[in-house]
Amino acid sequence: MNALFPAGFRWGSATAAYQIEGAAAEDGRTPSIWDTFSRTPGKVRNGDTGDIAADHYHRVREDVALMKSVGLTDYRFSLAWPRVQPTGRGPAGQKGLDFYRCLADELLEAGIRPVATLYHWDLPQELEDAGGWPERATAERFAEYAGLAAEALGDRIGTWTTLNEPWCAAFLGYGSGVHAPGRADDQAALRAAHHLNLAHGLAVRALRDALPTTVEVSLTLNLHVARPLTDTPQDVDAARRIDAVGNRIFLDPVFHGRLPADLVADTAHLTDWSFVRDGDLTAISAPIDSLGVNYYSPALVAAGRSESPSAWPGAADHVRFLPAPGPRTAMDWPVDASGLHELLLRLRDELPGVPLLITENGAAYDDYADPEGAVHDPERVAYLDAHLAAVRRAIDDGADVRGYFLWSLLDNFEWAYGYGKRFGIVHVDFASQRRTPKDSAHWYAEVIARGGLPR
Ligand code: IFM
Repeated sequence: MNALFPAGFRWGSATAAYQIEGAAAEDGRTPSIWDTFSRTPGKVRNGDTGDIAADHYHRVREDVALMKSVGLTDYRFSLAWPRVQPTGRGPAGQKGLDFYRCLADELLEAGIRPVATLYHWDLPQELEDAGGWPERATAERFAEYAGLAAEALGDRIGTWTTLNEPWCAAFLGYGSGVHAPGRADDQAALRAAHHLNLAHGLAVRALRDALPTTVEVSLTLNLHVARPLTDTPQDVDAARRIDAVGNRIFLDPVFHGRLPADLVADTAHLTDWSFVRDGDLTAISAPIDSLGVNYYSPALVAAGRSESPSAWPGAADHVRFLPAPGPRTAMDWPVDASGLHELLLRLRDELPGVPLLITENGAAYDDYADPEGAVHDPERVAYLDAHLAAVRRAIDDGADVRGYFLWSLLDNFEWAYGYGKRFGIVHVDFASQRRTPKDSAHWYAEVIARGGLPR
């Protein structure tokens, strides 16, 4: 295997606003659904909230210096909608925009390309109160926000991603309810998925209108690698159902301007999909410049039933998830880099001509700073090494992968798990906000300097 990556490969790391920024009530930011959800007893472990998080809002210089010391070429972050456009409608919040202007300027000065995601789950609470993603109006509001952010920041930011992981926003937020806003309603979840697709399509148009043609416009999906336990028709059908409501519900509208027929059939008892209006699929399939892929682990599935409420409408009554053998991360997710290789070859075959970016990949482990102040995280290094090797193999096999963004730069607020799960390559002591690069940060710095893996 060729351990070096192609020249110009983008070496990045990723974060998201609510997970690191803190300053939840500063400079005009209004509450998002995650502020509300995390304050609802029993929703987030330990009662943790993103009020302070990694205090990145006040530590931008220090954090960009850390990125520079690792040698990142690109940094992927998200804009907090309730900071940029408080309450989700009307004029921009100038102080919120100033924060992102300052972040982008610091990055550019450090020689790091800013990669902005417009939506990483922090819907302004006022828009949820008006119905949230199950309502079409939320997609229209999102397009306005996208245009306003692009007008203000387009001179500094060259890569724009509309949504991060709309599957989680729709199906964890409105299906199983383990994420904000915590609703458990299959039909609402399917409506949310469509309106997130529509929000993406309308935002692509708004971004294109506001930005120079050289700017890259993208979408990030967490695509599922669902492997059937056996090759019986029942188990194979279980995997197909997960693929329909986990992957093709986004891929087909965005890249082919159609709804998957099998998904419509699988969900016929829940909805007639009449919320999809004439012209929606054309808007959703506006061409984009790259696809962001988030991958952590594959799933093993068989015929059966899943627990209710579930994140898998149309599939839950026919599918059970099984524990895959082998090592696991602190999230209890299996470590299996072959799933990433498999996924990239699938995208190579199904989406020829679409450049790919791995916009998230990484692992949580129970890290701690030892008495000498070092953080040894050999399991994370092994995880990253195996997954980067899988990306390199996929490139050798013809997948057009242009970059890799490690999740995450900093330990952060891991949603319903609170601060208990550490994904960072930089350890954060949340009491003092002291940052300590872990061994994995030093390892990643060497990989970037070398332009590939140590083989
Ligand atoms: O922390 C999250 C991130 O916000 C979205 N993708 C998965 C990560 C790990 O769970």
